[in-house]
Amino acid sequence: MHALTRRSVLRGGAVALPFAGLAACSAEDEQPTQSFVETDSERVAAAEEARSPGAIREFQLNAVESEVDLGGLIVPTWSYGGRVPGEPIRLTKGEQVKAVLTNDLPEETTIHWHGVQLRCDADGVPDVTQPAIAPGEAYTYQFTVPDPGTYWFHPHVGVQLDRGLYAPLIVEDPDEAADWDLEWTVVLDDWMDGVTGTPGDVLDQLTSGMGMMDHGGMDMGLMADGHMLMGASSDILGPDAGDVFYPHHLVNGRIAADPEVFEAEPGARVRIRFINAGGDTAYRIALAGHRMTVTHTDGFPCVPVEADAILVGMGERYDVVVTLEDGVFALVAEAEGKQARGRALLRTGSGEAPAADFAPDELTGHVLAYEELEPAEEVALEGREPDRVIDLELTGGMEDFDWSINGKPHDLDNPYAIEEGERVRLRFVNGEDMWHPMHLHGHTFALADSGLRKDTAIVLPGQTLEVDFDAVNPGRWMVHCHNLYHGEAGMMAVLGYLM
Ligand SMILES: [Cu+2]
Repeated sequence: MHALTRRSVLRGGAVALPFAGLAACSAEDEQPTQSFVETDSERVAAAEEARSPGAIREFQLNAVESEVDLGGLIVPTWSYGGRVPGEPIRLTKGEQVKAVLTNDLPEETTIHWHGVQLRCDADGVPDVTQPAIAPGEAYTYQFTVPDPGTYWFHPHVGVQLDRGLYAPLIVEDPDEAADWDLEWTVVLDDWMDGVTGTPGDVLDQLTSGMGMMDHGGMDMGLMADGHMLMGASSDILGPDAGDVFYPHHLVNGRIAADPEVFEAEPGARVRIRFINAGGDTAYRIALAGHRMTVTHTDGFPCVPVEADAILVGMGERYDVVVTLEDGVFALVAEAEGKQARGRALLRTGSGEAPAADFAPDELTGHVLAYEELEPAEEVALEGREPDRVIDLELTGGMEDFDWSINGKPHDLDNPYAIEEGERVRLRFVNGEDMWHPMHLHGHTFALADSGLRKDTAIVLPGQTLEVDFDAVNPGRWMVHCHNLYHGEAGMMAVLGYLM
């Protein structure tokens, strides 16, 4: 393991972070001296010890460059073990993941364990919680998974997530009263890698300032220009639902023309765990001929609610339960605003599969909104006024692709201070006409209005969204947009626990 003994001290507006080695010495913006908890400190170890780490479960992960078959479409990409999605990790709450990642990619990488309230030094953020793993090197992540639910993992380096580097992490609860017969994990992903270019090409075009006109309100319809998409409007997400053109939308690593088929008996109850691993696409999901009962948001249980369709932003997860009808049904993931779809099939009887572009009526039925959801009683945060409120204005825009938080791109060297034991409120203030799925590492917050537990929440155009969490997991934690390209352009900040 790496050794972090140096205290990071905020001096003159700059903090020396481990590994970063780039304490910018700006004399402006004087702030009081603040010291933040180191990610491999005693405080972090004590928080892990308090989780009563259980049995160690070992997993070997190999990040590789190879060809992958996406259902008759063979593409060169990067993945875990040569498959997309990677093999799921499944274990029981309270157990420890011990995952050895071997990096056979031509670039540095890391793994971030999305949504898990884990020890900070296993969080996988380069230069904040660990040094990036060099090509040819291996790295061991070991951490306890305290909460059951649907999680996933992916790199936290550059735009690697928009290749095939992602997989589910499912944490089971032995005490859960299971009222379903079967489980189906469904991972959604927008795909361009090895077809129209690479994620790096996309980022280059988005940040080049070339070709991006102000398309808000111009109503010119949907237009693609290279990797860029204009006019992707949504009645829910606003005039700009996404900016990247993807030739395919994958459901469990397969294109719509050759979908995965899930087979079951009619009448069976199936728990479906949806994970949006996309880079720039929200998915509106519906199962033809069925209503879904939503039971979990981002791993945590909610009061069950029925819906025809759910809208899942990048990084979000929903669990639903459905009772299966008799026949062949399309599970469709519509790329919100992009006029494109991915799908899988669910077969319980005989019959013809619908055409690849079939759009079930449920997509335009009742789409679940956050306002309808409440946390299950056992996961509701206790009522408490916030001790600290942090305003995070979502700044920047499409024209210069200069996304940032409070006007500061990639502001990783100046953590927003929080104190262990506090109830912290984050106020995401969005004054622009772009939506953002905002993700907090290491904690599951509660929407201030309803108490709904989530770790990634859509902030709509013009909206101010308040979320609360208890500061019980010391360390340095990213808060960032899970639109991969917004995050990489700079919409990232860090919360730091004070020493
Ligand atoms: Cu964003």
